[in-house]
Amino acid sequence: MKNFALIGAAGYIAPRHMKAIKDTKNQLLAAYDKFDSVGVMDSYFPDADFFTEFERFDRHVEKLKRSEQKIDYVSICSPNYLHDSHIRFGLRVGANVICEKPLVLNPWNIEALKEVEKEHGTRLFNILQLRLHPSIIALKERIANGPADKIYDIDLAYITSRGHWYYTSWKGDVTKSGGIATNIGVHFYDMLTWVFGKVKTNEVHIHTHDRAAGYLELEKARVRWFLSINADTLPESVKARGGRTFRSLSMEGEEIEFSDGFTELHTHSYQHILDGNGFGLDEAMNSIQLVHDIRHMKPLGLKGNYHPLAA
Ligand code: NAD
Ligand code: HP7
Repeated sequence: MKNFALIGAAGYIAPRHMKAIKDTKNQLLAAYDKFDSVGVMDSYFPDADFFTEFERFDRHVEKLKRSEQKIDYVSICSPNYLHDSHIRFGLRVGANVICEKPLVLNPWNIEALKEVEKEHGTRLFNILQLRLHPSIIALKERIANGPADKIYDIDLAYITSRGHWYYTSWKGDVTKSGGIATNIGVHFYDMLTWVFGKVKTNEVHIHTHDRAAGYLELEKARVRWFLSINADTLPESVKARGGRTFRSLSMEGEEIEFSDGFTELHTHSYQHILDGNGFGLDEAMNSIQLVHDIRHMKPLGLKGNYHPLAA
């Protein structure tokens, strides 16, 4: 049984990490968050210690390090811009680290973390859960076994509606979240580059606070993509049934279903890591480079190969 500590315990995604720790038959010994609304811990680990001050959490983890109950893994569910600092803490106390996406905001942060990882001899893993989605695994196998010179035409729409709160929270602050392409798009950029290979051409057509659209040429695909958190951009058919989410990947006109089956992927991610696999710093590089580039590109407007939903 492995011992875990968790940073960012009061947030939206933390319970999925608590569940993953429990489902994989491990235990959470300590948790930290600046905000104290963490009653959800009782549903998973009522005996875990909880801290609202970093220094007390640090002291406790150091104490455990010198006891029989050393922390084996630190899980990180804090806002994106704090990840690298929290990762360094985890590695420094001699633990492996499991960190939420996006691992960091900029590619050079990855290089810096490689040094720290080497220094401490433990490992850092990134949650890249779409790589464990059965439909995406099947797609990757299909492409790998298909004709080597085929370039696939892909349309990808990823609409996950959010209310006004999103813009007030750290998620709406580009300096903290990286903006929507970094905070939400990172999932499908990682998935696309994992399946279809490296980026050859990258165009951004639109990039605002609530939507982004662009065109990517990858080694094996031409991708028109559209990303939005504004419910007004949902297709009429989805609006009519009261839906708030629309995830669609079509390849050469064929719909690849991947909208379901998201909720268990954190547990799969943990099991994958505990089994000696996991996705490390090198695996995070392609999508972190891409979101960094998209963040700094000047949108071209609706020209060229734009996604139909962008208009
Ligand atoms: P959230 O805002 O709901 O939770 C973040 C938590 O971090 C809050 O409880 C906040 O109090 C805490 N926090 C802020 N500053 C802190 C600090 N200095 N020290 C300790 N705690 C601090 O956000 P969330 O949606 O839970 O997102 C957390 C992370 O998980 C982000 O990196 C996000 O990108 C990622 N995420 C991933 C998925 C996924 O599908 N894999 C889904 C949602 C969020
Ligand atoms: N929701 C909340 O109540 N609070 C939140 O903070 C977020 C959502 P989905 P996930 O918005 O930051 C996705 O769209 O898939 C509500 C991204 N993950 O299924 O869980 C929401 O209003 C993630 O990387 O959200 O998370 C819905 O009612 C990104 O950080 C419900 O939860 C996160 O949005 C489910 O919402 C975000 C993926 O796209 C895989």
